[in-house]
Amino acid sequence: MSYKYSGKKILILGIGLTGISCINFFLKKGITPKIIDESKNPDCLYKLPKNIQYKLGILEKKWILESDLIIISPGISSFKPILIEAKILGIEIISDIELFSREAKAPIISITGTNGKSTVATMIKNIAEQSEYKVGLGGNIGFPALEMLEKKNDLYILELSSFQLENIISLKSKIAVVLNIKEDHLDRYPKGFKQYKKIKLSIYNNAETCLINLKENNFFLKKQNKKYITFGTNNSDYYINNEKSNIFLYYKNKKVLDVSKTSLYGYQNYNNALVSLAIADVMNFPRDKSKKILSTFINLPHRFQIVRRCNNISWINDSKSTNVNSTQIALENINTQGTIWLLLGGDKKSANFNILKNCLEKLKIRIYCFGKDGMNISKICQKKSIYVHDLKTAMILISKKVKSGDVVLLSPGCSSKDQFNNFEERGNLFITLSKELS
Ligand code: UMA
Repeated sequence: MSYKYSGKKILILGIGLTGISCINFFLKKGITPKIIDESKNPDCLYKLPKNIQYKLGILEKKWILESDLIIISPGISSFKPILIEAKILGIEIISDIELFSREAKAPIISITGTNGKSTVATMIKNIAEQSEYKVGLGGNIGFPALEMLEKKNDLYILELSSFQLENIISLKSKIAVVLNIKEDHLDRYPKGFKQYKKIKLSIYNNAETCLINLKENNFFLKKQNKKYITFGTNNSDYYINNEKSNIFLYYKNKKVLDVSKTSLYGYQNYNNALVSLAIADVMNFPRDKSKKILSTFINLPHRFQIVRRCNNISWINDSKSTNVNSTQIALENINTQGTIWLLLGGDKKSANFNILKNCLEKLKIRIYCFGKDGMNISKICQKKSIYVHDLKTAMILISKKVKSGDVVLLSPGCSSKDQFNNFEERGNLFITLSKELS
């Protein structure tokens, strides 16, 4: 089906990476949209081509209500009253991913989940490229989906956040997967976790093959009658089995890969490798290529990345931990007799940090809480926690106390936006300071 945009009044919301990619998409079609941003000084304003009408500071009601089509950036909530009003009036509101889905001419693999999305998306990209596919990788990973259309590809891989999934209608994925669903972004969803979960699961709508985590979302199977493949439990198609000191990835009772002999680190990454193997098999990529890539895969930057080892002290940068569940996973992955010095804090996005209480009480750990919600988070395990204003102050204090055998872990469990531009900036500060202070 080909979509016609000419003659329509098109409005884009958000002058960020997404908004700019939407502007360029329409300009190539000879259509000039308008754009709005609620900030008075949006970061990407300088990228806005000339002759585009824009408004800054507020969501201009007149522009919104006179539009035929609105493309909303993922950072902007679709639950704002003016946007609900626009929808009721019949104005079409979609995401950049919807625009992308309408144009893409190659198969799409769609990946969502609270944690692990970027790692799985990158593993698949590497396997596909080893198998001589031309691959586009975009979405939440930091590269706007529409920009992938600029090159001819044999395959698209989309990393999708719940924000991006909110306004999609025609995405027809060859394979779709929800890796896991844990509490996150509760400040965004008026109806809480249930709503977040429902939006995540919508990735399966129209998918040709659904890859399902039996441990987490088996209720889905009861409702739908589709082609599906399972992972996550010992009776799944794909599963992980510990045998003495070895850990194997299995497909239907057959060992495929001994992950304990690879450069993969931590159970979470074994699971990411398992899902990638399943996707690669559905795509018919040669097994030897999958095994080669998975065996040599090194963690992505800011994801449980050991950035320094000095005097038998390990400094681990897990700045991509932007929700409490990922902090829990990081703590489960640490095996040390020494003390863990945990850096925790930022904007917790209304999450309930009490789920960490038991784990923190059992561990030999000191917790340095910082940022907007640091004070509040420090109350969860008061005896072992202190509150400081920022990450740098915390690291200076920690550096004076760490001993051989200890681990310093930045796994903040929060969004970085209260004190940094993004999680990369937070992780880079940790890397710099860990080198200066150790
Ligand atoms: N803005 C408003 N009103 C609002 C919120 C934002 O006007 O209520 C404006 C801001 O002033 C800003 C613009 O919107 O100028 C930014 O839009 P955006 O937040 O959607 O950011 P983009 O630069 O377009 O980046 C987005 C994703 N950002 C978010 O989902 C918040 C990027 O994911 C993604 O990589 C990029 O599109 C390309 O697809 C980042 C992210 O933080 C990594 N994702 C969240 C996460 O991983 O937890 C979901």
